[in-house]
Amino acid sequence: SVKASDLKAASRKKRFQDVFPVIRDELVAYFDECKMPEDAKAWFKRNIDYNTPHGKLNRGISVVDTVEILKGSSLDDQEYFRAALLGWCVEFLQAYFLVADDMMDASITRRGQPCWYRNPGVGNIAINDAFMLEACIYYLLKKHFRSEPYYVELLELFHDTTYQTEMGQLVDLITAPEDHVDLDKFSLEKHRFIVLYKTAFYSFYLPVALAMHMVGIKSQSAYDHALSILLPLGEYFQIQDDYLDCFGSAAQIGKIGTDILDNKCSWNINIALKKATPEQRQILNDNYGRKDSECERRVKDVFNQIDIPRLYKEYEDEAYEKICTLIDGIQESADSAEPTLRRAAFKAFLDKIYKRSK
Ligand code: DMA
Ligand code: MG
Ligand code: MG
Ligand code: MG
Repeated sequence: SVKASDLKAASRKKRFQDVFPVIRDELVAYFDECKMPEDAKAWFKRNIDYNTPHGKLNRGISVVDTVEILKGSSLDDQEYFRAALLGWCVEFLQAYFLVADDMMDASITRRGQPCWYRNPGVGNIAINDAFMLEACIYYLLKKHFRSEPYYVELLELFHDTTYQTEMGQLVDLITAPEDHVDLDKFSLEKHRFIVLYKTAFYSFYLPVALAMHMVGIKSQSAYDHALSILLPLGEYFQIQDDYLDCFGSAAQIGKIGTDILDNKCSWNINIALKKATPEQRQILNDNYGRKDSECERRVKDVFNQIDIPRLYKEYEDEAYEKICTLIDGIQESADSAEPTLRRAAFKAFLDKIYKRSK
C-alpha cells in the first residue's frame, strides 16, 4: 500500500520539478538575447535538460523544506519560487560536479542513462558544458537575488562550498593513482577527509545554509551549529554511496560502480584492510585498482568473505543513533529575534537518506 507520507513526498517533488522548465527557459532566453547561434542554443538546452533534472533532487528539495520549517508556515507562490530557485541552483552545482566527476572517474552510466561525455559528439566538450552548468548558478542568483541584503552571503556560500568540493575531489583523485596501487596509503582518517570535503559541504551544509539566509538567520553560531550536524550527516551519506557502489544494484542506483577498478580510497576497502587476514590482504594488493573485471570480482569475493554488508549495517545503525543525538541537542527557542534552528529540519534530511538503496 502507498503511504500518505510517500504521496506527500511525491507531490512535493512534483511541485519542485514544475519550477524547472521556467528556470531552464530563463537561461535559454539569455542565449537569444546574446544572439547566440541556434545550434549553440540547442546544445546548451540539451546540456541542461540531460544533466540537471533527473536525479533524486534531495539536495534541491531540502532547500524548500528547510525554508518552510524554519519559517514555520507554508510559502506563498512567490516565496516558493524563490526557495525552489535556490534549490535548483544546488542541483546545477551538483550537475556541474557530476559531469566532471564521471569523466575523471571514467564512469559509464549516471541516473540510468549514459554519462554525458559518453554521448555521441560530446566527449571533451563536456568539460565546457560542466563550466556552463556552474555559470547557470550565478546567472540565476544575480537575476533573482541581486537586491537582497544577503546576496553576498549566497555568493560566498556557493564559492566556498565549490572550493571545498574541489579540494575533496583533488584528494580523492590523487589518492587513487591509475598506474600505482599502494593500499598502505589508505586509511579511514584519509577517507573521512575526502568525504567531508567532496560531499558533505555541498550536499548537506549548502542547502540548509541557503535556507537559513533566506529566512533571515544571521548569527554565526547558528551556522556553526548547523555545520556540526550536517558534516556527520554528509559523511554518513557518502559512506552509503561508497557501499552502494559495490553492493547496490545498478538498476537502483542508476550508475555502474567503478570504485574498485578506479583504485578509490572508499569505505569498503578501508574496512576490508582493517579486517583482512594476510592471505586476503595479498589478494587485495594484487587485484585492487586494476582495470580488469576478473580482478574486480576477486576483490568483491574478499569483501564478501569479510562480510562488509554486515559491518555496514552495524555502521549505519551507529551513525543514525549518533546523528539523532546531535539533532536532539538543538535548543528550539521561540522568543528569539530571528528564526532559530529546528530539529525537524535536520530530521527530515536524515529520514530522506536513512537505509537508502538508491
Ligand atoms: C562524489 O564522488 C563527489 C562529487 C563531488 C561528485 P563519487 O565519485 O563517489 O560520486 P559517484 O559515485 O556519484 O560517481
Ligand atoms: Mg564518481
Ligand atoms: Mg569521484
Ligand atoms: Mg561513489
